Amino acid sequence: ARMLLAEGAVLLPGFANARSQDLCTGILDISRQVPFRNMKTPGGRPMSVATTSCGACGWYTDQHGYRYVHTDPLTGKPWPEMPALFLDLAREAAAEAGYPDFSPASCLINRYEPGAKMGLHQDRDEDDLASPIVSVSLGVPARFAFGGLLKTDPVQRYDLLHGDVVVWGGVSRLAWHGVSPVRETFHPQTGAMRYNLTFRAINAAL
Ligand code: MD3
Ligand code: FE
Repeated sequence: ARMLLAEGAVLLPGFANARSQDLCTGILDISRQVPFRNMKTPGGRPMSVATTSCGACGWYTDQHGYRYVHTDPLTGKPWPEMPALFLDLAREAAAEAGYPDFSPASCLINRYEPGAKMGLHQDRDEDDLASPIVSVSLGVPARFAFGGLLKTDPVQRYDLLHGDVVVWGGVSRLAWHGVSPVRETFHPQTGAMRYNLTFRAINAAL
């Protein structure tokens, strides 16, 4: 099934379901190489969401700002290679949404423990706004809010469930969005956690 959440935002409900157990195993495997950490925003506040990355570039934030980097500043090592399982899923979802040539260089892995949230923001560190972002939700559900091109535009809310994939292209690529505090509940594949994978094509000068 394919649902339009907003102009350019295509929801593929349960698209990752058949592969979800292997995706969760892949996340644990990556996190053994590059541990989840609560990065600090440029303002110095630790994020409630813990993150790690795989692929050629990883998203990073500290007192020097938001950016993509080839090596993990914490370990000095390159990010782990993007598993074929991850890349295939992202490319299939993008194709299903009308982007047959999607080639992500980065997969950001967000981990939400109960109470973790993400404030309203835009994703614009990629310098590639023609390519979509593909997001995959795993584990406990989250209430997601997305608005328009202005921070003050009204928001719609939607529950992102285990296995849901959303392709954010077109005008939705720059939509403001955020995640409400994750409630304390249980999922057999992730325990109390919610994971979100975001696949991104990067054009930033690294
Ligand atoms: C809409 N992650 O990592 S996924 C992020 O659930 C992020 O972890 C959220 O926002 C999460 O930047 C939301 C859905 C999502 C991802 C990227 C988008 C929606 C988006 C980019 C543009 C517009
Ligand atoms: Fe985002």
